[in-house]
Amino acid sequence: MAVHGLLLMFAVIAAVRADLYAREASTVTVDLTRTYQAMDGFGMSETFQRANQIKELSQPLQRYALDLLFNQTSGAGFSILRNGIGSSPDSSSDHMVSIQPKSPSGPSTAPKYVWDGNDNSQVWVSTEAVKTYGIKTVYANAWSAPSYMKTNNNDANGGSLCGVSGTSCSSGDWKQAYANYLVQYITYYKSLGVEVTHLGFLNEPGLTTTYASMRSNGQQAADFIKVLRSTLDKANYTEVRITCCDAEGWSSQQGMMSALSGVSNMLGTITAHSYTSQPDLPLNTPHHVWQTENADLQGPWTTTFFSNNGAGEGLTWAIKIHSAIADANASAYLYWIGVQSGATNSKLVRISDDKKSVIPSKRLWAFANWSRHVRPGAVRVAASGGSSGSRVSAFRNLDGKIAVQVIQSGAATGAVTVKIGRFTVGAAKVWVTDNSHDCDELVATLAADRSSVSAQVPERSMVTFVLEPAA
Ligand SMILES: *[C@@H]1O[C@H](CO)[C@@H](O)[C@H](O)[C@H]1NC(C)=O
Ligand SMILES: *[C@@H]1O[C@H](CO)[C@@H](O)[C@H](O)[C@H]1NC(C)=O
Ligand SMILES: *[C@@H]1O[C@H](CO)[C@@H](O)[C@H](O)[C@H]1NC(C)=O
Ligand SMILES: CC(=O)N[C@H]1CO[C@H](CO)[C@@H](O)[C@@H]1O
Repeated sequence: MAVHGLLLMFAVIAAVRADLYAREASTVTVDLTRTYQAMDGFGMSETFQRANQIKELSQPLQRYALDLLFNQTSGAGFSILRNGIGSSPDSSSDHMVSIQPKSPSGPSTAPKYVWDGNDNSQVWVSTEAVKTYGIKTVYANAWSAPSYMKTNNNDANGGSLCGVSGTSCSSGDWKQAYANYLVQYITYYKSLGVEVTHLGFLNEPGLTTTYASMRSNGQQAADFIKVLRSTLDKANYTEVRITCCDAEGWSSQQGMMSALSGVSNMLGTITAHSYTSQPDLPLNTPHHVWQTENADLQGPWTTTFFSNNGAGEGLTWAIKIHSAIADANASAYLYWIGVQSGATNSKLVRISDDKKSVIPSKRLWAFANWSRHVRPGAVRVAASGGSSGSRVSAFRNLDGKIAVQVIQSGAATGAVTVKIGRFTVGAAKVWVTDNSHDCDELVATLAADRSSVSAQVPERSMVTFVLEPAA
């Protein structure tokens, strides 16, 4: 303790001295009476056989990797897991195998499901997430229907689901068979104790790719949602939320919204990715909106928090998450892959080439700073102020704790005071992440009248204030 405290003091003094030229005291004001969206959480996926890579690690490394993702005290504390529902005929390469690899003779003949109980180790990751770490939100998402249900008779290379508007297939209308297939998938998980809470039937439906992909416009998605909702309800999955449509960018998702308005009451959650356009404005919907996939796909493996605002840096991701939540009303933010091998930033945590170590990036810690303290059910509240170059946000958690994020993307450093209207602070903790800190506690100074808390916020950092109400 003493040594740690001493180190911390030196760190704070060093940060203050290095930046004397840019010192700036500021106040962040939080108004609990002005509320915005409720939060569902933060997450990632281990789809396309990435879960196998974790499963193949030594037992201690498996545990370390899972802790980095889901542990609320030693890792990111992710609260949402996105799984891939397979459509491929086999498990070669990184394919996600279908639960019905061979066609039954037609859409209305008895299905021929095959379940290996493993699902490319996604069953194992899901079971760990749910049973060991208490994750309550599991999003199962299909990239495509199996080949024989589609216009192009291939689960890859685009094509559409037979039976939706604008299609005509000699094999018939497969909408009901696809809905049954998706319900069967979540039933396999349910039988193993994993409740799928969110179900998606499309991924990037505006794109044709050489891997699993299926095209859909908004009208075609609406056609299928009608069938899927009634199929879920008949199977007593009334609580399972249908998501749509995981479009590849925020504006392509907005482009599908008007055609979905007729099935709005059947929809649960609107989902969109950030590859072709970033979340900058709210989508036009009364539903919760999730940013379900984003990553720096090509950039070389980066572990730094700040160097030059590079695409893989932690600060860059802290700001992206801020913008999706504060500017675009998102209730969840998911990275693409959690843990994986290879030399790009497409994941948050890297498995070394010799598979003997597991290395977190500062992107993971940027997520941690949101995910640990902004828990499912937290409501965003108004926050304003802060020094030049800073971005601020605040949330009231279900347990009454207030989490306030100050992202200092500029070079200013100095005391930040957080003041919450009509709130008496019982206790406060302050955490900093920057180039040299991962989850380090900062000294929090409570005002004598317990109306505010102050701490020194360094440049190029993310600092989270967590304030407990007085009893
Ligand atoms: C999370 O990490 C903490 C600290 O390392 C550990 O004590 C705890 O057992 C972990 N929690 C779970 C659910 O594994
Ligand atoms: C759904 O629940 C009702 C009422 O509990 C029950 O009678 C019915 O058998 C259930 N249906 C299915 C498909 O599980
Ligand atoms: C933000 O999302 C909520 C649902 O989570 C919705 O009720 C609200 O209207 C949205 N706000 C804006 C400005 O779109
Ligand atoms: C502000 C905040 O919560 N910072 C956290 C950022 O992530 C690191 C790593 O977990 C944590 O140590 C910090 O507490």
